[in-house]
Amino acid sequence: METKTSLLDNMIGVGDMVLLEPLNEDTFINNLKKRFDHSEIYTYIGSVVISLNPYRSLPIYSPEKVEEYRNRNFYELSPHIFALSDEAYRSLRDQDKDQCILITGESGAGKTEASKLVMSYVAAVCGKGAEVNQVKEQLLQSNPVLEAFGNAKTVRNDNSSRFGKYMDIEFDFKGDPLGGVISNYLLEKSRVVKQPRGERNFHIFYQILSGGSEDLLCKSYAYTVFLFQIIFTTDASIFVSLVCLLPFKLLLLIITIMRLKEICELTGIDQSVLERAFSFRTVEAKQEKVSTTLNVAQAYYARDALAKNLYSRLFSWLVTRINESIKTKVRKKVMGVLDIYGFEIFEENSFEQFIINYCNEKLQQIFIELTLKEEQEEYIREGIEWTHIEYFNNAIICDLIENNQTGILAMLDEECLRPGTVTDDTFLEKLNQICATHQHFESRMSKCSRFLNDTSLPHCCFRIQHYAGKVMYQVEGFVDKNNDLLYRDLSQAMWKANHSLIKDLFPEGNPAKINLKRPPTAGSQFKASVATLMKNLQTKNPNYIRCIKPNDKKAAHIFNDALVCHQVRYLGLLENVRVRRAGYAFRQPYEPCLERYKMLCKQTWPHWRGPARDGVKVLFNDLEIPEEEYSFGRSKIFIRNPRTLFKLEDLRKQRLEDLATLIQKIYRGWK
Ligand code: AD9
Ligand code: MG
Repeated sequence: METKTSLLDNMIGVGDMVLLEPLNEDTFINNLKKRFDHSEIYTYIGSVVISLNPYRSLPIYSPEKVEEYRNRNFYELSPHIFALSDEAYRSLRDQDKDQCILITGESGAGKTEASKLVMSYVAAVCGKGAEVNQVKEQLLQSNPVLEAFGNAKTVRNDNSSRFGKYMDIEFDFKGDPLGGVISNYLLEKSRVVKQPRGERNFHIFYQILSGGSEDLLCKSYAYTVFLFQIIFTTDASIFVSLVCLLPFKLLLLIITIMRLKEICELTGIDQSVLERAFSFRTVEAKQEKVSTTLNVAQAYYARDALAKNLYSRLFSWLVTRINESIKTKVRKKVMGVLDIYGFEIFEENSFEQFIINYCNEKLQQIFIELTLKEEQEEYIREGIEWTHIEYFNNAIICDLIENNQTGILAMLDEECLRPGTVTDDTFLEKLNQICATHQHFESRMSKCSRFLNDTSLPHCCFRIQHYAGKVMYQVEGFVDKNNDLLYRDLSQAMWKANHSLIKDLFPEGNPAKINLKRPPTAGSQFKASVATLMKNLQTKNPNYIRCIKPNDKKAAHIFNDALVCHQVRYLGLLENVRVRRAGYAFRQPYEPCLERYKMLCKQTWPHWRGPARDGVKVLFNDLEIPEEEYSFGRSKIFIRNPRTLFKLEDLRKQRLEDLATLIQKIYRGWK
């Protein structure tokens, strides 16, 4: 069968950036643009898929398309997310290799959609039967539930995930799905009490309000502003499917948290207990209890802290519940799908951006490690000599953040735990002392005089030179957010609730289990979960989807060169191509290679009766391709320069045209 290599169709640009000639930022962006204009939103860098958000529905995900990509070689058809999904699934099923799909990109670039496409493709091609279908249904249905609670409308994305998600899908030895496990990372809980201008609270609040019956709803909604103008009509239908699942009292509690009487009614907590918890703070030290009265600002702070804590604990509870329903006893093969917030550079960056960007540094590190490792392993597998590749290793930036003694997170923790007056400023001073000379750290107050005259760097900020670009962080709020304190009085009051779930959500409020040790800080919890995630990913074969947002308007057909260029830069995509091309730009198994080009040589045309490897040898000799241009691996031919491939393609095209002319002549002769 003739293989269709649309990778080289010049009309719509090249499908694999590895074949781009010449390679530079302009040609890279132009190639993406050309393809985007032809509705080709996917482009490869070797086995990495670049995905451009089309902001419109394209007819490329139909069941027919699934069939088209099913069991086909990666490079056989036009670049597509289904090709990557198929490759990953088959390699899991047939070669017993655990897989992970790593999806990165900035907010609105299409990560969550991509993760759903991968999951639905795998669901479509794996296993059959009632039981298997039920598992698939459960796995897929976890998405809308988590999106209702963890997603919100933001300026950048109408359905922005405000949490990181990693899902392991587990299969049996035949490749049928058994179940899964979901891990969630750092829900943006501050959204519960405050939303930036033009943004909304989590979807679920609006879904309750549009779908809930009158008696379920209350009249005052402290945290959900401009509610009625923005309720979606579609929200009601999602609500119906959620209503059976959820403890709505709890959500109503969050909504009504302004009004003491209603909270008490909903929770069954005695009003005087709650009143006291909102008015005093008790600190215990050396078996002594000291109560101080909260001022108005502190009481508001306590109220907001309670709402945020309630919501994020409810969210984690939900994930646990979903996990219970999809958990498996045996676990044979695993495919992990990671949909996590991309690198963030806003005008004002705070603790959240710092944490998110740290996670992205770690992902970049694993990307470099695994891509190079994979490249190296393929060379070894194929018996080809490995050439050393120069690249920027961002381990130094990870160290700046996570080093156990001198890392920024460690210093923040140290400040948070230190007795005495601790403020964001004392934290910054500490940073200035310890990190002053680090190449990737910048601050005007640091002992290092390099930045003293840099007026673009205010005194209350520090700047990190991330792999993806420089980001300036405002220190305000770092200490507080890292502490993430809920006054013990409040957790103890919550534990007194006459509602088993609320009680369970605040176990530390149980006076019998009073634990004077403080809970881990937000930063150290995140660091630990990122470390676990990285360990998990390292054991799997990685598949990358790099999502790009073509414009800031959430609009179809608009390709903003500058915006795309920025993302291409910080995703390190050009570097990725260079790594991929450093040795051999292109490789292909012998059979399809011979099949495609055998018409160019008398000895191989029309049939070659020997091993395909020998056929390709004869063919390349006959075409006088210089020996230094290629190498013979065990199962693949490795081509050093894309130009060699283009030459082969040109020759083939010429040959086909000659043949067509010949056939026409014969045909005319007959007539
Ligand atoms: V965020 O970091 O969670 O704020 P994502 O997840 O990267 O972000 P998302 O997948 O939610 O972005 O995509 C944003 C919107 O773009 C979607 O709601 C769709 O309307 C649109 N989109 C994304 N990918 C596709 C696609 N392949 N086809 C059509 C798409 N529309
Ligand atoms: Mg998302």
